[in-house]
Amino acid sequence: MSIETMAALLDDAATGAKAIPQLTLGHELDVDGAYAVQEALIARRLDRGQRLVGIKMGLTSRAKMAQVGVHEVIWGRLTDAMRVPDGGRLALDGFIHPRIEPEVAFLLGEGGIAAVAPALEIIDSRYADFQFTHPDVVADNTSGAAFVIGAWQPVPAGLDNLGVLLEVDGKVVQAGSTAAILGDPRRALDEGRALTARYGVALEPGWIFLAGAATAAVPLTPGAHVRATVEGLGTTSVVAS
Ligand code: 0L1
Ligand code: MG
Repeated sequence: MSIETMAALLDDAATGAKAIPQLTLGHELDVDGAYAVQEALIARRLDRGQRLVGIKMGLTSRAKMAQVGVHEVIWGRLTDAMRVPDGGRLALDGFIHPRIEPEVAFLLGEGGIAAVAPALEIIDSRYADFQFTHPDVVADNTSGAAFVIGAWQPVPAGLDNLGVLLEVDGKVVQAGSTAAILGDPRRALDEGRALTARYGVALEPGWIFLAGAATAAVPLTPGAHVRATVEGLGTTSVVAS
């Protein structure tokens, strides 16, 4: 199956909210091929008028790796259509089996990190039963589905051990620390630069960079009011409908 055909399958699965079997069950696909599928998948969205606004890192914490059984740091692309306003509503009928996780976001400047914010990422594997291999999840834009960014803050002196809470309907469902993100979310940026460069992508000033989740993801269900708090950076929230 060609790169383009695999990208079309994933694109249709996402737009139709209908899971597909893992690509690697019936086809040869290595990690380089998977990044080519991801690029072709996003190119289809850009052709439909979406804009590339940044990069997301995936599986930057042990909790996340253990949750899905893939033990490699991966990266995906963010488009403007994936962004949900802080405090906004997200209709879940466009997703297959969405999960949500608390993250740290960077706004990239000319010389590095211009600002930092609490963030939420909504992930939604396009594969049946949320099961995939490393190449599968890379091809599927690392399960990226939507994201929410809180108010941008000046970069604090230390980012390596800030408490992180994920609340659903006012109850804490996950608690962690930014230390879970590769020891320090700034390390995720270094890693992101290096990993994307391998595929000819340079991180650009003005882009959003999602550094990764500080805890495992939780299922997102209609009616849930979800809030992420990162110590010293404030909160961000979304309501699922
Ligand atoms: O953002 C993430 O860490 C997701 C990476 C892909 C694995 C998953 O779907 O949880
Ligand atoms: Mg994530």
